[in-house]
Amino acid sequence: MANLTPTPADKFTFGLWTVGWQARDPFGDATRDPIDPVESVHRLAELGAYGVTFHDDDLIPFGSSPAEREKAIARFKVALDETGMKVPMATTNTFTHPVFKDGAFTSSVPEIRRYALAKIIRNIDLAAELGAHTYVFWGGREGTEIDGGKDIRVALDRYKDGFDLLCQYVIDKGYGIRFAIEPKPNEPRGDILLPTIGHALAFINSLEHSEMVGLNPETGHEQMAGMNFVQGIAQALWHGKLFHIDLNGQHGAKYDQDLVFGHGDLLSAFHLVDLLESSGYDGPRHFDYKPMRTEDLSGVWASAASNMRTYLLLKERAAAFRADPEVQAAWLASGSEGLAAPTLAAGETYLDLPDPDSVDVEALAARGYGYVTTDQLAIEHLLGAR
Ligand SMILES: [Mn+2]
Repeated sequence: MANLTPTPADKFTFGLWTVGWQARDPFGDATRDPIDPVESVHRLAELGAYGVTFHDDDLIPFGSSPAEREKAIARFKVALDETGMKVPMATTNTFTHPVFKDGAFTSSVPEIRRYALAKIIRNIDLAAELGAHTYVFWGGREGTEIDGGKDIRVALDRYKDGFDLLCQYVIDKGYGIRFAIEPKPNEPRGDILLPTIGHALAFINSLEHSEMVGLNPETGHEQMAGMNFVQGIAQALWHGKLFHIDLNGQHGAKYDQDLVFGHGDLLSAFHLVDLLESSGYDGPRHFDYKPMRTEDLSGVWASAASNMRTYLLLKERAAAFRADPEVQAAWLASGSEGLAAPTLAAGETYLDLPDPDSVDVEALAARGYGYVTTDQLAIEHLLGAR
């Protein structure tokens, strides 16, 4: 069994808002006290994490005075220095305050859009100062509950305006920060703009500086939409757009559960880790989860540790799966070499395609692919039976 003790080399990161969630939900009050971000940095470092991430308001409570702001930042920097923890990513809260109830980038009120962009820029400056290379955008309030209320095409024009402006700002400042859009289909809005990986990829192509903008897909968000997360991540990688990733657990199409990574669709988590580890993805393994509302403070830290341990277990199991000669034989039997071969051989053109009537389609149709063998081997590796 591989070493299951996390170290900074594993690049595990956590949002301050994850362990710090006080477990308010639409039907119930907080079940836990606030946690000082300084304590979270120390506890996560002790558990073996590489770094933390934050929304502006996680670190500097909304409405803080300039003096309070400076004090919060200074204390946070001391904690980072004492622990060696990094801040690879940051993001902006453009969803909690009622001013954002009808969106930030896509609010119908120009003054609200201008305020939102100024709030984002202030935190991009802090992110750059703390060494972040990725800035995430989750537009939870960009959306609607009804179809007749606003013209979505015009709202997307304003969404693009905002990204074009912020890209130009980062270029002018020379920050070396890339942007990552986090899709989600719904919650808190009835329907959110850029609901899936695919919608966001298409939107990114319309941006002035599309090369600077990629994705931060989240396990549960895609699964809420009934999407296959592993296939979505594979397509994001194929486009060169997997700039960051939010790992957690979800049981199918329901409210956003934000469970510990792997504590939902475990087989999908297994194949996701296999994909990340075999693809050369070298960004943070960022956990965007929520300790369950039923847990006390000891459960908060136990759940943080569980994310990392589950990832390391799956990494070890996935490596064994990939190295298994029977798995490699199953891939060959399923046609992996044929898939890797270009459809036209070198020098061929469409003129070399066969006369359809000359093809023995019945013979081709008779072939079995044997995928059940691969899937059973995955299950056996996952269960430690091989
Ligand atoms: Mn997230």
